[in-house]
Amino acid sequence: MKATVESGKASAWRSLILWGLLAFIAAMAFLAFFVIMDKGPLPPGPETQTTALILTLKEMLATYREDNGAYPDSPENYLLVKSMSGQNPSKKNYYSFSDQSFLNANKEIVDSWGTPLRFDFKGKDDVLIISAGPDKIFGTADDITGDIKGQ
Ligand SMILES: [Ca+2]
Repeated sequence: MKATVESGKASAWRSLILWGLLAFIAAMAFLAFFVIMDKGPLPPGPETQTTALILTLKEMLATYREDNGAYPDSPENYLLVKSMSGQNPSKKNYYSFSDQSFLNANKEIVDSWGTPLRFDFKGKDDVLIISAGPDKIFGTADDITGDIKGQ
């Protein structure tokens, strides 16, 4: 009678250990799945997207200047959008703003955090494009800028 009780306990322990091992293996497989999934290319982060936007705008403005002899009249964000979209001396559309994702309700170009970019025409040959960065405050260390030097 005592031996049967002992063997019943041992069997219960074996069963517990087996289920424990199975749970452990399942947990490891679950983690491995996410580690493997993580190896894929990451989508560009907000900083990368804003930097890419600024570089695109730099190229746009350089082309604009080549065609029209000068940068747009006003560095005001929404006026720049108008100038770049055909309201310029050569009537050319320098950028199709069909992707509205970086335009706010006022038709201003915004960075990845929704803050309108600032354009500073530092003289006729030099443009500074500034994003306020993640903290949405201009003039802090996380600002992202693109500088155009005249040729
Ligand atoms: Ca900032």
